Amino acid sequence: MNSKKILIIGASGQIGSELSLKLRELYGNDNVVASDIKEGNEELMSSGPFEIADATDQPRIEALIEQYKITDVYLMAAMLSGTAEKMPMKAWDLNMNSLFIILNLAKEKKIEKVYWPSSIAVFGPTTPKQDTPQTTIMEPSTVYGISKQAGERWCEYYFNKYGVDVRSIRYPGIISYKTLPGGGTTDYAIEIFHEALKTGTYTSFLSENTSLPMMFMEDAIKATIDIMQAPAENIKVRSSYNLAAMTFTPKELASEIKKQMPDFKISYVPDFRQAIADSWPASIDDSEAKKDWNWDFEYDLEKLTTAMFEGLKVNAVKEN
Ligand code: VAH
Repeated sequence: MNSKKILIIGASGQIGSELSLKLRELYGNDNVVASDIKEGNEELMSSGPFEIADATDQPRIEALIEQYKITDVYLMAAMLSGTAEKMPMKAWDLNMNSLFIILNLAKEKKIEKVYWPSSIAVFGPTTPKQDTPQTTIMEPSTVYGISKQAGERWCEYYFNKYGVDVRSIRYPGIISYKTLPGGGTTDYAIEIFHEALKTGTYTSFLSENTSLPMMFMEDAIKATIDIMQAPAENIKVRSSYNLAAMTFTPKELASEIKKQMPDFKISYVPDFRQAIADSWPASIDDSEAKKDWNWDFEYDLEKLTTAMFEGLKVNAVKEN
């Protein structure tokens, strides 16, 4: 049986860099090829093969798949919500054409399995905000959300029409300490930890009571690997699965931080990202993922806060 050969596109990004390391641990360093338009962190670059590649460069992507005899592709490259509002056409090109390249290679049987991340950004202002169901009204009002909703439709089409084994998760805001925030609306929940350690203060670009679904990176990586390792017959949703862990506001996060840093101070100066956040759900119903592939999370707000401070302090020691 041919062993799994994995290509990660967008491997230098927030999720891609940690996903690459985890997949190398599971499948062997040389069986996991990382690629991105720019090099990643030291751990990523030193632990296995890396290739410079633009996710929208079809000949380059196809050449890598041939060269390394790739069986599985994780397409992690995307322009996130905040940045996408500043360059809508570039965001649409990257988020959609990178997906078509991979779906068509899978349709031509040049790869066996695809992972493609969606987001709770597919929901919009008319979606029920509490315990948002798997199937509901979806009128996204952001460029990023529109691209992810369209991508979900195409994934389901390629599964139904061509039998492509593409699997997808609607990530909530993902919090991590190994990479710097990358243009996301939920990234205030990463910046706050960096600023708390640097200055003891943080000015939030979202208002204090902005409730958003969030998840620690460990749980997001676990879910990504769980859904890809699940037997195909268990994957009943071929658009994208709702996934949840916790919901908090900037005010609730600040009070959790104050338990470890009593003098921490937060202020609120909402910017253009407030309208993006206001269009998204506050909490997500992920019972389908729990039922179909036994999903469950581990990190709640308290565990996340401790893990973030511990991780950033280890990073600081490594950098000095
Ligand atoms: C963003 N972190 O803020 C991403 C995420 C649900 C939000 O998709 O754009």
